Amino acid sequence: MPLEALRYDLTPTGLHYVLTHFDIPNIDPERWRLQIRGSVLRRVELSLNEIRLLPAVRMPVTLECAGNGRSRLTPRPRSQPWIEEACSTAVWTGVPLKTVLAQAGPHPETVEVVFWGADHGIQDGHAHTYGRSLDPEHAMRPEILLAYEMNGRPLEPQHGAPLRLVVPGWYGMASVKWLTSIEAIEEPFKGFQQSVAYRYQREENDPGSPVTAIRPRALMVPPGIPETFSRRRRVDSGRVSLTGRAWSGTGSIVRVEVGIDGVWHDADLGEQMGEFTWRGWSFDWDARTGDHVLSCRATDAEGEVQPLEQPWNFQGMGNNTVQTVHVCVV
Ligand SMILES: Nc1nc2c(c(=O)[nH]1)N[C@H]1C(S)=C(S)[C@@H](COP(=O)(O)O)O[C@H]1N2
Ligand SMILES: [Mo]
Repeated sequence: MPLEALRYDLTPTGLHYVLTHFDIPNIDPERWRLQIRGSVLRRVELSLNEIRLLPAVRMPVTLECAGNGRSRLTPRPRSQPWIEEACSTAVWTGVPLKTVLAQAGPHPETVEVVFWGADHGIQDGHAHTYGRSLDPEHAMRPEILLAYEMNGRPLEPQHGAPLRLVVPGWYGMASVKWLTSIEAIEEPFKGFQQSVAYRYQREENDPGSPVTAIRPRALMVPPGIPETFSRRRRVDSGRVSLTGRAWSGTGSIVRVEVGIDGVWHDADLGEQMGEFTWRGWSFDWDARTGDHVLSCRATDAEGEVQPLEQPWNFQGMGNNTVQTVHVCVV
């Protein structure tokens, strides 16, 4: 998502970031079915029409890729070279996952609920279908949706049509697109995207810890005009309204600070659209002629603050180092 699109409360669908590990699968929505299987009392199979007839929920949710910020790490880890643009907010319409799970009735021995996509490919030599799991308690939380609409329209192919999972507050990898089946299992899930990918590892052989909730982050709409190649900004001197968004999956945003050449000032916080969405912020800056470095930093209700230094990790996950924007005031 180009960062100037931070100006929209809801990201227009065509500007919403996209991440796909493999190809966008070819699915005929008429023939498509969602299966709920495994360690359940009743095997359930639902068509899209049957899912659409269930009581629906509409919820704005900010999604962020766990790899957002990866390009800022040195040495740069392999994988999608996001700078800071892998975040967006959409209104999702769908059925709470718990409604559908209750129809199947997972056995009490269930230790994980696995979500399978229709996409298949090879990552690090392993051919596999994209799959991710949640523990059963998390899966029953009311905010977790099986979404068939995004911003009031049927899901676009790149965003998971005809049905996707939305796990608010967690990095995007949990929100499985092109859902085909939900499987209750009685053993820990060993799928590649769960046990190998999406881990915070100090180095390649470190088993690491799983990537889960979104770390706090604030971003600003880059002020002024850009220079094509360096992306440095040119700003006219005088009062400049700096604006942006801040979000966190570990607690609501309670503070945003703006750094002007390393000196921090509190920004004004805007309305929060929902429990799982970004919050606007603004700060009036008296821009004086010369070169300046602007930054912004979020703090959430759990006291989590964005770091100033890179927390390097092997896969380049969860890098929420503060954003810096270089400007020349003229
Ligand atoms: N089936 C499937 N689901 C997936 C992925 C994928 O490759 N396959 N990518 C995940 C990742 S890493 C992210 S960040 C989000 C991105 O969702 P979006 O493309 O709708 O923004 O989808 C997640 N769901
Ligand atoms: Mo991602």
